[in-house]
Amino acid sequence: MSFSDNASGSIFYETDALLILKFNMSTKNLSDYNPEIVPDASDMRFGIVVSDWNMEVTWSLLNGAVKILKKHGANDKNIVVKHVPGSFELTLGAQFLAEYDDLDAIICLGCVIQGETPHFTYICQGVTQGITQLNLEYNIPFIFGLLTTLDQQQALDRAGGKLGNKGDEAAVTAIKMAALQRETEK
Ligand code: DLZ
Repeated sequence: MSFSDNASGSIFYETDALLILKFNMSTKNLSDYNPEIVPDASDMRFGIVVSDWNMEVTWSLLNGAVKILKKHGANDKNIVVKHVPGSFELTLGAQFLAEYDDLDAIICLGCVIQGETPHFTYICQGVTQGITQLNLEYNIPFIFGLLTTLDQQQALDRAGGKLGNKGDEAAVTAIKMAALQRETEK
């Protein structure tokens, strides 16, 4: 059953809408999504900035993101990966990529685990504000692939563990937002 026409003229079906709802509301598994409603990424170029702090977690996010981009057609040579020391550096790393390369979307991957001091809060706030600002200043999407967890186990659960992979979710979001950018600029 047809749901409604959207601004771009394509038609949403009720089943798609339910799946979108399920994906958006899901806290159970970050890797759950409907591949049929993800645009083709074969002519897209992506940047990934990954923080090496908590690398057992973040490199899993990276693997997940690259796997999903390639699954939807992205070519290896069109996926540029850069490492930064910690999540606080994600914003500047992403800005460097935006300035020096011609990319359709930039995925920021990191993991901040709460410690005994308020450091966690400051890093999370800094990255959140930084990425939000980049999204508003550049005409490409910057994707927030940052895990902010209370402990290491919560992070591992979301980096390819029992709750899926935040990197997968970030990659799907990057493809969808890059496609939206193209769709709306016409
Ligand atoms: C310093 C620090 C701490 C305590 N914890 C984390 C963390 O959990 N995750 C993360 O990505 N980075 C952490 N960092 C490093 C900061 O992001 C940043 O690299 C340093 O403060 C720069 O000196």
